[in-house]
Amino acid sequence: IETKIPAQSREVWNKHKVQKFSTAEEFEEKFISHVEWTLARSLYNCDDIAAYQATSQSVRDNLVIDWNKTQQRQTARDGKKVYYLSLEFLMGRALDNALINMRTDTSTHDVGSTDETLTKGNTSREMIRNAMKQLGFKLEDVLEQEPDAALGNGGLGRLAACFVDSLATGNYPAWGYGLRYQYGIFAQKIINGYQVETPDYWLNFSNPWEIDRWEIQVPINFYGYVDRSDKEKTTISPSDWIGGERVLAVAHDMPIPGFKTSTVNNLRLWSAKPTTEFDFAKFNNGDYKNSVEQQQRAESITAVLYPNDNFDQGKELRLKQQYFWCAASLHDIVRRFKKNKKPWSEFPEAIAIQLNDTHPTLAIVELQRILVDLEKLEWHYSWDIVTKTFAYTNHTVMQEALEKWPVGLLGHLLPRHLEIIYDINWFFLQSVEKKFPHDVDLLSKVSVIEEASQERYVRMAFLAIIGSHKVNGVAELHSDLIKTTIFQDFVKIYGANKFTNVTNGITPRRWLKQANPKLAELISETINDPDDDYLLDMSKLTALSKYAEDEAFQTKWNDVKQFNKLRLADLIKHLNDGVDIIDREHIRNTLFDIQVKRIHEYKRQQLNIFGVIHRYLSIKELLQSGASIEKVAERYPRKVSIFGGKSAPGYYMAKLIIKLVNSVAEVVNADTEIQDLLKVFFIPDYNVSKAEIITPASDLSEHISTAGTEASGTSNMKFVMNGGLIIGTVDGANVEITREIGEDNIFLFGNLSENVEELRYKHQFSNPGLPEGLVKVLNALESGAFSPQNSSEFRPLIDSIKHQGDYYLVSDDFDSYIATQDLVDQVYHKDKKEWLKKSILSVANVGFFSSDRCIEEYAETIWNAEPVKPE
Ligand code: NBG
Repeated sequence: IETKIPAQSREVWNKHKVQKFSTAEEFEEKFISHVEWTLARSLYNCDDIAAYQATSQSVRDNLVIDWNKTQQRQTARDGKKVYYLSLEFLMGRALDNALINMRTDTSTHDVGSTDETLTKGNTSREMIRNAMKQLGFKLEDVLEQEPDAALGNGGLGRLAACFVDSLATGNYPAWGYGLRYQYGIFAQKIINGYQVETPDYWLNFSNPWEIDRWEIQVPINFYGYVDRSDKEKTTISPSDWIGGERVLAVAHDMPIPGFKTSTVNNLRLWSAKPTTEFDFAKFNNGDYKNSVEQQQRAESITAVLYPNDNFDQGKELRLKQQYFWCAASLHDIVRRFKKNKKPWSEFPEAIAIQLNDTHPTLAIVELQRILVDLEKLEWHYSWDIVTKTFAYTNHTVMQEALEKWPVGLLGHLLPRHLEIIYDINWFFLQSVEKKFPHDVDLLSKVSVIEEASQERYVRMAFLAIIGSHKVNGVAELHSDLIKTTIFQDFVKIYGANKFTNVTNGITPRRWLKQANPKLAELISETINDPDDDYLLDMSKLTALSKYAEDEAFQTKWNDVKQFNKLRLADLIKHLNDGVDIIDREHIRNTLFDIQVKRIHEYKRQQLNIFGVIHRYLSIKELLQSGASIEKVAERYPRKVSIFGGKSAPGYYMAKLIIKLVNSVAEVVNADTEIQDLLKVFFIPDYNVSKAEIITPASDLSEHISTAGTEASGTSNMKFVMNGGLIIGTVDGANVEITREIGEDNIFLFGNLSENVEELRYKHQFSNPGLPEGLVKVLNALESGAFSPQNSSEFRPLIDSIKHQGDYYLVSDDFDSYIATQDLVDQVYHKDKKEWLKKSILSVANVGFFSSDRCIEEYAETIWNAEPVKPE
């Protein structure tokens, strides 16, 4: 590797080589020097926030040493590099995760070999905890100071975060590329039962987890025109795009430590800054103030994350974000490639780029533009390189989530790119015409340009398919569905081999070890794995199976669950202004039923809350008929129904569902007649760090989407990994979860995806007889039982079922849902041993859902990439 430093100076550098801390003592020294030097504070004014900052800076110093080495090693070994382009990285907190993952290599330290070194098993977190105590701090309180890096909406963004963890852990030379939003997903407040969005200014305090790379700046152009004064030239020959607006993309790097490896990968996030060049000609009328203001507008590009999950809003600023990020990332990738002076034909052997959904599809167009316009390569030669480089992951089949951009808007913002898109489409349609002559219908169906309505649109998913060598879905059912529905014509054209499945996964470091330290401890002790190697090889968990019916073990297992339920009860009390709604004395016999995820009609939180209302009404009916509370408790034993999740700010129905949950909670929790048989709580501002407390506490979690709508789901995997059972539909990854853990260990219900179309069709004609139980629920809603001030408040929810075709099939699945909930009660309350057995067997067989497996599959079947292991 090249360096500017003359050979004779190397000695000096090596003599003063920076070193990682590896003992508590060394950490303390670092900590104090950061308090003094980095924070300019002291013993006399070091609070928890300062302690968090100093700890993070110290840990970061260790990571940066490994980051540098990793980057040097990966460059030197020259293996294939993987770039994961995602508009969302829902990282959550970094410090605790770093404490779990990071290592020091003893080879360069003599200090090793005591119990306090970081090299042994999981001692780093413990060592720091002790050191913090010595310094006068409690680790847990310090960890709490960190704001979540909430640069994502839901599953798609969290998946990207799990992936970068697994990429580093698997020693893959891989970078993530995303945007550094100043405001992440909004913070949710619940005021009078309604969601209110408030800004998430997570960068309020300086962020110790990012390294600003002010020297890495990429100029990005927008608008303008294509200069075609040279009439000889066609749109597929090198063309000049004269940009009209220019901003700078500046890099910010987050170190991503692998678990039990010194590999530290990079997550590069771009922020937009005004250019320093000043267009004097344009501003020579002397309007200095306005011109500065216009420049400042640049920063708005990376100001805020669009808060929509599974929904395409089509705003110009969003398209600007997408191009800004794609162009900056591509130029960074190409710049690094060119340093090697390899021929362009080797680009696809050197680089794999994975597109997380269609958001980065413009990267395909941008690479073609770089090759044709800037590098002056021939069109088809370039296109061959492009398609070999990219692969595309689809995350949804729902129409409202499929991105399309008005041709006019795209052409205005990116005139040269629109030309390139037209040409890509033209050559593609030519090849289709060749294969299927005279099939005009097919041509219009697969064209990148949708011409159906007044306005013409660019279909981004089609462009992504055409520009990629592989397309994958995220669970088996979903990957089959994309082949038979939205992309069926492309299967006809390209053959089925272009389409594949990679079932999602989650990182067990965060979602088991970090979120559930008690369970992790019990596991490592039970399977005799003191170094937590099972977190790298989850098949080791199968060793738990033999204890599934062991009573002593079941008791320990249950104790862990109770501990976690108490932890969640504390959180709920805190969020409920100190009012405890959960009866701690009976917590062991209170079923924690949890549904936390984005609020969406297809995820059917409305079905869940209707079920809760049904239960409440049934309890009341029994009591009114004279049954004693004990008798009622036999039929409807203790349960807490917990909800959480954000609605898109403009999503009326989802917001109404939130309000309904809160209104039901208000009535039910205040009803002394039913005592503690039923409680309902909506956890405000659900996010990654709350999920780490919520997930381990579930007895039951709900994954109850209309069959065929949830591409995969990933929280289902998290709950199972924490010993919670699932009530769910035959949808997304629930199908494979069932296969892995056994159908005895999951509560499935509802219609199958192959019947959905027909059921929907039937709804159009008749107002089908709604199930009796559902009618009771809707009547109660209509009567204003949960909205005494305004009895029509929940009218739209009723109408959607009764009069608008019940698109999400709530009425079709209602009875089966209620019956299955009854079964859940039976097992939980009448046969605790059976329940615990199911719980243990679930964890024993959850290994498949580690994101490490998932990344291996991508590496082998899509990227053809190999790990680069540290020596
Ligand atoms: C979401 C799906 C989830 C899936 C995640 C991650 C989008 C567009 N899709 O089911 O709804 O688990 O992607 O793959 O956000």
